[in-house]
Amino acid sequence: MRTFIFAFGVLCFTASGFADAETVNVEMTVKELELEIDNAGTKQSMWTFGGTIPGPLVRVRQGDVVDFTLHNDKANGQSHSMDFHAAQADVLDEFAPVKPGKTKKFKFVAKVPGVFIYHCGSDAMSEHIARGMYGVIIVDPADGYGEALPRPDREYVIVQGDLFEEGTKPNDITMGIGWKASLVNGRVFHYDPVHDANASIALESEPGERVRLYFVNASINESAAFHPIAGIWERVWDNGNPKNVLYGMQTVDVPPAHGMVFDIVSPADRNSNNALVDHRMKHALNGAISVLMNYTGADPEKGRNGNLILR
Ligand SMILES: [Cu+2]
Repeated sequence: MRTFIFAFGVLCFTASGFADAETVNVEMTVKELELEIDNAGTKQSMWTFGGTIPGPLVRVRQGDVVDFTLHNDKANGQSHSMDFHAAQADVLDEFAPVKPGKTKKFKFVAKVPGVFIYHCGSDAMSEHIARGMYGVIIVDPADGYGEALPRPDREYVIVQGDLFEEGTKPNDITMGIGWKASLVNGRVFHYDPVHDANASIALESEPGERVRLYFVNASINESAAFHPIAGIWERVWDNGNPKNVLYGMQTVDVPPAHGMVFDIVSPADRNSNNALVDHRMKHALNGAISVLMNYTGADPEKGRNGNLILR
């Protein structure tokens, strides 16, 4: 049985045909609320899965059955929906909108390994995503780790999204009018104490460790040119699938609503720092820079024991 804060697994060996497959219950409540969108504590009206941006991390193994329940809180003003990119389903059935006060349930088998976005698809989809209705589902390969996918020392989830001026009309959001900043896991310069004196968190690792980043681009219109300043991606897996491997990459474009897995290994013989940036400068200099500190004595809990999204 696997346990999550927001979900629990039930042994189920036959549902999907994969050995050791489980049914994983995942339950989320949509909350429309005022949320801090920068390190200074500035609040803006956002829409969320579960009250955070991104929503809760869902992690299953290839072959698992995801038994999903979506609650749309009766206090909400909007219909909302769930679109798991890891699912093969019916957009008019499973992914249909749910009115405030209503609940929807559906199941799918997570057949394809990788890192996938989930997002709200309710009208106007651009507004629902831009207001924060997205998250990540990691489907770990059924074959586990090996040469194709070496075991990492630490793992982090990074989700890049948009921030628009409060009150921007849906049609303007769709066209990119009113765009203000890039969010990294829900905040401008979330992990960048170099550019933001209010930032208090950075990603950390010990020198020489293999750090695995599950990067998802939740921006509505623009790709993210992901690059580790003062480093080179040791390997990149497109969509996080072990069969789609690239070596020694500098900058990799991640389109909207896509995810990739990036490994970086810092020099083992010294302390060093990397700035993980979207190299599109309008994104980088408006929030999309994260510092990875590689130093002896790094926080042993960061990037481990379920601490993949630092908040
Ligand atoms: Cu929504």
